[in-house]
Amino acid sequence: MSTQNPMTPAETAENQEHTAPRKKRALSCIQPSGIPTLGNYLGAMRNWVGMQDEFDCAFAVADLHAITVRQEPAKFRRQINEMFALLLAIGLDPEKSLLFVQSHVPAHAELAWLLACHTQFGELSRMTQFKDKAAKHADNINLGLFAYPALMAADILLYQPDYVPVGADQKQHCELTRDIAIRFNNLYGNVFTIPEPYIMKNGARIRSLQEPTRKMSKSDENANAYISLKDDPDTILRKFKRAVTDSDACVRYAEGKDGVNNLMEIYSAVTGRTLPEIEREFEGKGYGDFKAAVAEAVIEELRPIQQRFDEYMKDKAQLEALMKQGAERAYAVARRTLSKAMKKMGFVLV
Ligand code: ATP
Ligand code: LTN
Repeated sequence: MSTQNPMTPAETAENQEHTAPRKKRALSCIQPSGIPTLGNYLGAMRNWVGMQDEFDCAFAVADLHAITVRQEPAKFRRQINEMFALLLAIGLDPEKSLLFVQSHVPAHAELAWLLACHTQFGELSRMTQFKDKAAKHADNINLGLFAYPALMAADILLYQPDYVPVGADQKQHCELTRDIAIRFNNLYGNVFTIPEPYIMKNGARIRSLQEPTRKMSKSDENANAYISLKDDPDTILRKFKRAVTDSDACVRYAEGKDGVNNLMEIYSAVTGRTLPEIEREFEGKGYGDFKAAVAEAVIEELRPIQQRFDEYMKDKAQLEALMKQGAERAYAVARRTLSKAMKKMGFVLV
């Protein structure tokens, strides 16, 4: 992470009007396309919790992004509520951070259109997530799926964050966001802060338990490929026991041992132990013992989150009130940026 001051001159001036220098800002979102996996949690969500004191944070449920693949309405509604409850359950605090649902703030869809008109066909065609998802949903390669990065750029740029804490798979989208923001600022004057991706080393790319060359994904058709944050202890143990490894029968981190490497990375991310420490811990032991230890560590990590999640889901009125409060706060920030962008472009504001 760079230690340079990434503020634009305009922001520095704005900042000097206040006495204390402002905290750096961070924003991230997660799609309610299913229950998050251990990959989402270790790669992104867990890091958000720790960032809340150091940064001014905003986190959103990206429901508009989720409809780039077909969603069944009743299930989709439940998933949006569950994702919001999970954000609270992992320890995001609505008193410290801005928590909201993307579709509650219409400025996201509005700015996305303006940015789409500054994003090139060639740029979007190069996005690996688009290529992956187009291959997976060959019967529904819709305009929204293609334009997805323009909406993501809008999510980010509306809140002028310095950092975007995501897993490694989102680096390409973050870089495109920077390119779009720089292009826009060059054309119309400084409107957007240029954000940087903020990728933690530990857990940045957790892989599928069944096909360890691919990332663990909550939309995987094979439920054995991922650990869901709602999986009960027996399910977690069973999935780890079935995880693909190799015939080497030795717990060590090495090229070609994708399955074992992945389990070691998960164990390391959860326990804080280094890879050499893990190799020593399991010296002379087989994969059975190792898998059971990984499962046990994950079960204990998820237990308190699952308890809090159940409590939040029981209190729908509280969930709704928190969503409403988040939407109002987010709208106030987003509206300012959208108006500024439109004004600079020459739109007539009334
Ligand atoms: P889907 O599988 O439905 O496309 P996803 O899980 O890939 O979704 P999001 O829900 O949008 O994608 O991801 C939320 C966050 O989790 C992002 O910051 C992303 O980088 C991170 N993330 C997703 N998968 C992994 C993974 N396997 N390892 C580490 N981080 C991940
Ligand atoms: N594209 C992301 C989800 C996402 C996001 C964002 C992440 C939508 N808008 C803004 C960071 C900032 C994904 O698929 N993981």
